[in-house]
Amino acid sequence: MCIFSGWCDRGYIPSPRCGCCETNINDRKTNDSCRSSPGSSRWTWPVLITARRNICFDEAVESMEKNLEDLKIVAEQWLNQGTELVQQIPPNQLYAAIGVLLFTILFFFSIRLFRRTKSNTVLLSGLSGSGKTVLFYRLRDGSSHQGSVTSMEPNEGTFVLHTENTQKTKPVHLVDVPGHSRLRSKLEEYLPRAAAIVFVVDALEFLPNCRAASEYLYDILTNASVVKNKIPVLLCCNKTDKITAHTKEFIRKQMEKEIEKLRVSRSAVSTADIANDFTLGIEGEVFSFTHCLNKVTVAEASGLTGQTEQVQEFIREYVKP
Ligand SMILES: Nc1nc2c(ncn2[C@@H]2O[C@H](COP(=O)(O)OP(=O)(O)O)[C@@H](O)[C@H]2O)c(=O)[nH]1
Ligand SMILES: [Mg+2]
Repeated sequence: MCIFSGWCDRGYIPSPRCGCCETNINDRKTNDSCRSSPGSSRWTWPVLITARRNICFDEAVESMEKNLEDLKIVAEQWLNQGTELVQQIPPNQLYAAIGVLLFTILFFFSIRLFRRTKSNTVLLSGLSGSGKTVLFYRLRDGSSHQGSVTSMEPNEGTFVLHTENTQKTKPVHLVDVPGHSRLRSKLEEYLPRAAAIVFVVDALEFLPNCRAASEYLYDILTNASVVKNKIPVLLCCNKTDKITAHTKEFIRKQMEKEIEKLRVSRSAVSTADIANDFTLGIEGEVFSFTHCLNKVTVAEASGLTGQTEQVQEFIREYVKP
């Protein structure tokens, strides 16, 4: 160990020191007690220290070279032992072992190559006027942007939810899909790459819209991509800031009843006429969202007042870094 490490840490080239207070010329400004000016006879070059420091450096180089030599000897010993061991193994076994090793490497390599990167697309769907656009802006930047006119094109953006830390979380690709019946085909374009769906329902004007909303949700729940990829759906009962809004339990039950009716009426029609990809629920049982292959959960929110915690929680569950 170097006994002069205190000096060595300061750098290899020495600086003049004050003869009276031992202050380094570079620290002179911080030491008020040293009034002597550099260049006067009081400032000396620490010759002795330089000499000692050279000795210390040489010692370190010498010990490093010795360690390297030792390491080389150990490595050579291991190599020899390894070669002897391989020579003892019968060639058949050796080839089999090499084959297994190569196969394992190839297997893991191909898994890495073909593994699909997880989608971060979350769809905001639901009838026109349910509050999707207000919710979109609320989640994006916390503003209460008013969605006054019916959007004709999907409103989309990739961002970190405004309440979250930018560095720690994965950005979400949020798509506000227009709810108008003539624009529904837009949703189908997005469904195959969706990680999750937020189905927004107007909890205030729920009853007049219950059938239309249930039909729309039925189409989503029987869509091939949704069933095959088991895309989770959040039934988001929006506008709960108003006291006349219906509760999420009421909305869930009413929609289950409406979907049950649809299930019966649609299965009575020839399957060739109506192109729903999959049948819903369990045969012989009254429909419940728990029968769906994908997870369907219910939440309350208000895009207008910013009560969106349950929606954010849902998004984060399915869009992970
Ligand atoms: N009370 C209340 N009204 C809302 C809420 N969210 C949206 N609205 C209103 O509902 C109407 C439709 O909203 P919008 O976001 O355009 O619906 P979209 O057609 O689904 O995109 C607008 O007049 C909004 O002000 C909410 O949380 N509470
Ligand atoms: Mg809109």
